[in-house]
Amino acid sequence: MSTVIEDVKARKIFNSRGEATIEVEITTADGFGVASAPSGASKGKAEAIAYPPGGVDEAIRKVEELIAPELIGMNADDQEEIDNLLREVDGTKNFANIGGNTAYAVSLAAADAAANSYNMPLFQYLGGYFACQLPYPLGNVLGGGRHALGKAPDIQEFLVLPVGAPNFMAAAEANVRVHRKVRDILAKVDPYFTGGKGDEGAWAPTLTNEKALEVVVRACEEVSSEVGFECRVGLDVASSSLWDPEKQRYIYVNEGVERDSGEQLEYILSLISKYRLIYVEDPFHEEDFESFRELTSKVRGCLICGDDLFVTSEERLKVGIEKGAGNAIIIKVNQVGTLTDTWRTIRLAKENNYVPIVSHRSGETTSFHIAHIAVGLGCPIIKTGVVGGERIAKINELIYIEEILGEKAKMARLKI
Ligand code: 2PG
Ligand code: MG
Repeated sequence: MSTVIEDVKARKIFNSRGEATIEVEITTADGFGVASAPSGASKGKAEAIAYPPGGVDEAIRKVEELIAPELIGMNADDQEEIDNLLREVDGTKNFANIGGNTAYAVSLAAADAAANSYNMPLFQYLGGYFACQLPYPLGNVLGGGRHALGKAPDIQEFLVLPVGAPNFMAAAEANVRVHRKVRDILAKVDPYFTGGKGDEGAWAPTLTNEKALEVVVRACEEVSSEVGFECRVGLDVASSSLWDPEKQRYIYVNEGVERDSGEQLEYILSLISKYRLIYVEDPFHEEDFESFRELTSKVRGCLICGDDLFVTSEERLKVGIEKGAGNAIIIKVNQVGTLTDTWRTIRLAKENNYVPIVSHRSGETTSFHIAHIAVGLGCPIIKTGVVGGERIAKINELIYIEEILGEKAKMARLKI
């Protein structure tokens, strides 16, 4: 079984928002791999730059002219060497020259090709024989912010986490039920509701944040009693999108409210206790490690997760660990570019009791690699939406993984 790379191709395809993105194909002597990059709408400032100045076309040219000739002849299972090569060819810290999305597609296509050359599913290639824990799906059922238009809530995502699910199939089914129930309740409480959805398939009603929270909590409670296990509610506030650095305030446009940092902290604390939230992502803007620390020290039984705060960077996570900011981290491979960097950040998170949560982006392709990354690299939660072909692609892949693991399959251990 040889993983020697014989051919590399790059092409332009489209993501779920209809934006151009890059897909890379790698052929080895004994296998084949393919990966395509997602893209964000609410991006962190410290993320890798998605594309070089000339966009996807320039990225493709760079793969063909600079990266492919170097890759050919290398082994696809030399992941670290391939990722180092990507860093060398780029020469910047944030992939400004070749693009973080280009690095993502090459890095993952190499892993995919290596797994295929060994005739193994990707998660097993990444994690070994004992990688058999399924993640809990954290699903977006209602949303607004940068993922919707009009008078949708200012908070970006209202999420469900089926914490009591006995297996992945039951968890996925519970999320679908909550999503459907939210629609039924919205049809009654929002006179303007058209069934419209945001970028991730979450309903986008004309409601205030708290009204929306009430709907999702009610739907979760009803579904919990129907399925016989607990489903809890979480939020991605995506606060960097609300933060006005000049005014030093969070601007809730649709609600007509402004909050300074102290008021934001009080507001988040009140939502956590009133709605028994189990998960809050980016409650403060991306530079406010201090408020993250304060909130983390004040709550129990709730994950305080950094997305724009950490941008999957080992360096930024180190700062968070030193300060005690947060207890969970969003893992988006294209924020940092390569699989090796991602693995390092996940390892650091686990060593320091931060829950690593593998995540989709709002603009996704039908590529299902993050399902394998969650199982292979042992992440107990995957945030990947509930409906929509590009979201369901990941969910269905996990259903398949659960099936092929058979008796060995187990839900991950959630320490919250
Ligand atoms: C987020 C993501 C995904 P985006 O903020 O967590 O839900 O959104 O991809 O737009 O950054
Ligand atoms: Mg986020």
